[in-house]
Amino acid sequence: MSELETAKRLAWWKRADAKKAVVLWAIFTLVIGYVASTIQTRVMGSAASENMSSTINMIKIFTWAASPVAGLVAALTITTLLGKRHFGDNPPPEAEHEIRNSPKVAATWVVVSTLLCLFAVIYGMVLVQKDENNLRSANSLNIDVTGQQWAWSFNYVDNGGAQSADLYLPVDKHVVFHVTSTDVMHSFWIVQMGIKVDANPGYITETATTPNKIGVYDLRCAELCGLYHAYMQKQVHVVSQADYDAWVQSQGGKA
Ligand SMILES: [Cu+2]
Repeated sequence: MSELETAKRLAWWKRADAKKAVVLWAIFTLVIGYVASTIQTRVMGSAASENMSSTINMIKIFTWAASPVAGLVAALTITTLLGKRHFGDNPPPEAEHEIRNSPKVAATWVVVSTLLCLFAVIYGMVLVQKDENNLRSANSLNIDVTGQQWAWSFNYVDNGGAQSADLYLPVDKHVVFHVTSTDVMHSFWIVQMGIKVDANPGYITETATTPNKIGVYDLRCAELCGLYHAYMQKQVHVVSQADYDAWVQSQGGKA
């Protein structure tokens, strides 16, 4: 009896290559889940708003939901490559493609994929609704944001039209940004506050957040908009309400 025939008599989970694949699956799932969720969330810096905290949460949950799938693909690839069982164009009968012919495997795959997709869609819709509600908050500070090649400008409409090139925000105050562009498409992105919206010429788009930590954060353009797109970045200064009022007055606005 050939080695392959002996192997086929055992239940699949008792076979050496299946055991190897399961162990690799567990290892890859843990490594991919940990590395992907940690790196993605760390490079953006710590959260400076509730939006960002929930975005980081979502990234972690989605990454951990996807890592068993990525881990399985990686484990099967490595096991197959190391198995060195290539039969060429004329495989012996016992080398049938068991996975492809197995209704059980196919059914499991369809059910798992469907559940994962439903989870992503429902979770996403709940978050979109939350963002939508976040736009309509009483007592917000309104700021007009204009993108152009390759700079941002801010008009503090509630503060007597004070203007600036860097963004200043009072801490713990709900802010609604009304965003547009004078030339091409840009995208207004405050990295550590987890908000991003396209800036389109001729339209006003809106996004909102409540900065909850005093500090200096990054504003970037997130839409490739020409030669100096990469330099279209500014600082966001989150300061106390008193400092904000003083700053607005120094710009000729009214607090
Ligand atoms: Cu841009």
